[in-house]
Amino acid sequence: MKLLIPYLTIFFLVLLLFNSQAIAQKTAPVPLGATPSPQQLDWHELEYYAFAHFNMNTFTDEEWGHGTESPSAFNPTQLDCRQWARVAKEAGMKAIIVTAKHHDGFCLWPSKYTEHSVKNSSWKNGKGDVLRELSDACKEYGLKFGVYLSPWDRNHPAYGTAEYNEIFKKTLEEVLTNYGDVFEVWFDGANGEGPNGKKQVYDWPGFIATVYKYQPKAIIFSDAGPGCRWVGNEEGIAGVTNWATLNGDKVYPGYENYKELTPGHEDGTHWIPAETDVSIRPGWYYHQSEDHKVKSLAHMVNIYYNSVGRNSNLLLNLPIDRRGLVHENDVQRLKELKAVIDADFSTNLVKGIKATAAQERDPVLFTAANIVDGDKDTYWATADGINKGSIELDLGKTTDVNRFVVQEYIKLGQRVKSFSVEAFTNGNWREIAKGTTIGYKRILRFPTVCASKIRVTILKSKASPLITNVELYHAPALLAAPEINRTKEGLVSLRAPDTGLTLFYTTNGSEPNNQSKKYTASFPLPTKATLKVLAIDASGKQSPVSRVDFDIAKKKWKVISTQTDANKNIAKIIDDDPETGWSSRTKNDSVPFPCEVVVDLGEELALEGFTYLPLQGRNIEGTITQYEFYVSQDGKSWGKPISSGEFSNIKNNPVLQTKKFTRIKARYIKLKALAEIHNKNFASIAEIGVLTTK
Ligand code: FUL
Repeated sequence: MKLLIPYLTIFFLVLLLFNSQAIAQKTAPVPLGATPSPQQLDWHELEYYAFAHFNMNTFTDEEWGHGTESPSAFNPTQLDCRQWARVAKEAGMKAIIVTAKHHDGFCLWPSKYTEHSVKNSSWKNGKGDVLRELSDACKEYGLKFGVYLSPWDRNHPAYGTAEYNEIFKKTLEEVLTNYGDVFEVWFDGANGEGPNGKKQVYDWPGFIATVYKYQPKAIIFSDAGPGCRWVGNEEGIAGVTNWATLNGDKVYPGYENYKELTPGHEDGTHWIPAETDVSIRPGWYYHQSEDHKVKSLAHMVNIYYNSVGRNSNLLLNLPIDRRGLVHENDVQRLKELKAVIDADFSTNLVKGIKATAAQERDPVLFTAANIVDGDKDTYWATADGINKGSIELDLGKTTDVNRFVVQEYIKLGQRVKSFSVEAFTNGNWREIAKGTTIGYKRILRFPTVCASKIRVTILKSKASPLITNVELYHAPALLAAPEINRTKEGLVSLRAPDTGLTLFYTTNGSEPNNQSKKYTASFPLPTKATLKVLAIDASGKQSPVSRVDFDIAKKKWKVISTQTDANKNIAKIIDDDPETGWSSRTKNDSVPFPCEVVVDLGEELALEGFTYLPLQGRNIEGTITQYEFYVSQDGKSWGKPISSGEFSNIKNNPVLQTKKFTRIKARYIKLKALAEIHNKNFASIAEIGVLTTK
């Protein structure tokens, strides 16, 4: 027996060697299911680009035009497409897609096939061509150029007939043959009625064939692709699970089950990845009334991570203003977002580190080291039949990490169904993040962990997982201004824009710093006070200061009103929630106009003014333009108005209105609406308040 042992050992060693050679596969895995075309692969790499909504609606303050607008209304005063391109380039975007034709039918180029175009506008005496200027600017700045074209046309006399389909193809031909390369053609699924009340049966196969005839490399966007698909919402949020595959033959533009477009179809027959379209403001088109509504930096950062970080491209809309420029407020936000993206992904912590895996399809060709070599053509793979595996990343020393980036080698199909990320800290592995699908790119954010090693485990995959890239970062905490909120009861809560930040505040108007009061939980502040808040990260870096000038809390306030249907929401005008409010008219009832609201302040206060916040939103009805304001000791005798006049420019700029008057003591207040923005007989209010004094 003793003699046998060395022989047995040799036998097993040989067996092992033989086996591992048998497992090592030098050949690449076979593609799985639908795979991307070379154009789609290039498209994925664009990641982030601009939508530019600019057309007739810009000048009529609409979102959906009617097609009855006079072409002469289109008249930008300082159109500068080079500014759009410069802004997009500096924002880190790779392309611009412009609304060449929206639902109202107006064309931004002098089309032969309609009278509703720039050729009949006042702009440049009808000699202008926005597509020419933008395509030239894109070339100059090294950006790709794309076009949005709505098949729905509320202006064209032929709409609703077979002839219109031919006209639309001719329209496409003009756009696709005169302006150089078009990287993406965006087909809107909206299909309403034309000027004669008719609906159109679109010739989609014909439209798609026309695009490929003139721009064979273009990516065609629609609910059903075939190049890329709508993400299923306009909020800027791709699916946490997001397959780039879709049953392309079952989905069509205007698909009712559009919720399926968010996750895609796991075993979809076609490669039709999601594109996330969202506007930087509430509307797609420019409205001066939304100049103060540009999404916050924290919101924009979330949009970026929830789209680009979830296997989707981000198509971020910039509503071009009436001058023909990207508005200053939007430019500012784009710059801030770019700075955050640059900072978050500044140093890739896996550069030069060792990556190892127990399962390697081949120790040279498909080694784990491929995921940190920065080469998109190499990848780690397991042997056929092995649909899971782990890769360990040895960081060499304890390192702070809070971002994980992972990419599949999608050329051979999207495979991974779930994965987890663990950190090795204090001698133990612990899970720090997990995800479902990966696809072209997945980014996970998690609270900072100090680890010496990171382990990625593919838990479930449709076939041998193929990972081409992994990156790790330590993003600085997002130092955007903190959010402040106070309830009717006077309870203040503060929200930091990111984890790992400490909030400090003052209530006496002084500048906060790290010696000020630390915020731990909501606190009462029912009095008149100036609250200033600041966020500070672990390294001592500070956010901008947020400031709110509170007046007395509305805790004791009551609206005095009769119980009618129209008044059922009246308490919302003093609930300190700017998003809710009251309108003096409901479907079944309305308060006689001019109408008034009376509030009992619950105690006598020394007043020196009042505030009116109109309902927030676009084209809100009932926004008061002419008013009278009264005060009373007993709620019965009111005397003459203590303040009266107009809320100037409130239609375009529906921000908080403040009116001051000479100090007076009173317990009751009354706001009387005399006129509203559309000269209708009703009024609406989001919030009313008072300015008190000593
Ligand atoms: C929608 C359109 O109806 C909107 O006006 C906007 O253009 C958006 C991007 O697509 O379907």
